[in-house]
Amino acid sequence: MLKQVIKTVSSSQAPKKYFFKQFCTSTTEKKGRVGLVTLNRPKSLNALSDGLISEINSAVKLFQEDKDVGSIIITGSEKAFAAGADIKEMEKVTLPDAYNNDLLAQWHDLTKIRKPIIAAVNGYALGGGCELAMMCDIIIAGEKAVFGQPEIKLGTIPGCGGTQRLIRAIGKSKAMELVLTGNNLTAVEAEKAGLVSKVVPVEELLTEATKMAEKIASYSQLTVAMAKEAVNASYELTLQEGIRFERRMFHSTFGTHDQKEGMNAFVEKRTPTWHNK
Ligand code: DAK
Repeated sequence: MLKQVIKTVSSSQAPKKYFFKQFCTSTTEKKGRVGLVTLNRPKSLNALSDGLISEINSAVKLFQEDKDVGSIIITGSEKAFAAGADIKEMEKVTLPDAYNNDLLAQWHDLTKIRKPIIAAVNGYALGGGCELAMMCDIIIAGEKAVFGQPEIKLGTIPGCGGTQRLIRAIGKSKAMELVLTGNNLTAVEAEKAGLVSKVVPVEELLTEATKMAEKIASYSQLTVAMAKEAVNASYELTLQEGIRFERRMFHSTFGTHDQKEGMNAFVEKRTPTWHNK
């Protein structure tokens, strides 16, 4: 469905400012160099159904392929970023169903996107909603945002990184508290704990997220992708391996046009022009 809409708009000769209105449960648009995905299942507080996850994946994959897009924002509504995976969809799933169909496996596709993704979170980011935000590269929160992993209250546990990414973001004790009690963190607590990069007034969330996304998109996309890959490597490598990987990536930047341009522009006191190569 997404691809059909693109074709329609492209054939009207407006490929640069296309607007993909409404799929079933989300909207996708491009604002300059920023791709914006807005979750839109208001009646269920943006509960992450299989369909919604598919739509998010399709949108970010398109933005990944679009060379005019330099960064991506995923956001929800004022009330909810996402209140978790869709409990009504999962309620009756049996173990053989879950295992045979590798239930919810497609969620991890988001982590394969090489362009930076900002989660702009207002309202509830619970369970899978919190995990979705954590799969993004930066989380910006509106003042009333609420983060938590309440799966324990449903007789299950986090299944998409809540027990792994949360501990890296906020440390063992706080992560354990959230996972074992189902308690939530307010936006301010989440910022203090390091889960969130900044907290802004509710109504300014998208503006602030867009400013940050535009700034990222204004740099060399090649270098931005290398920086993202190097930071993410720290999730998987030992410190020694990570430092070595970082150094090799750093060396690699010297093989790029944009490193020459960036340093030359500094010396010549001018603004660099990036070529993404
Ligand atoms: N799923 C389905 N519907 C939901 C929902 C959810 N997660 N959250 C809310 N809703 C629905 C409610 O059922 C209600 O629908 P109606 O009754 O009107 O039909 C509507 O949204 C409004 O909700 P409330 O009436 O409850 O609104 P309140 O303001 O009173 O409360 C709330 C807001 C967010 C505190 C409350 O709705 C709530 O506690 N929601 C459930 C939060 C939760 O437990 N989330 C965790 C779900 S489990 C995996 C990937 C992901 C996951 C696991 C594995 N893999 C890749 C393997 C993730 C699991 C989860 O997220």
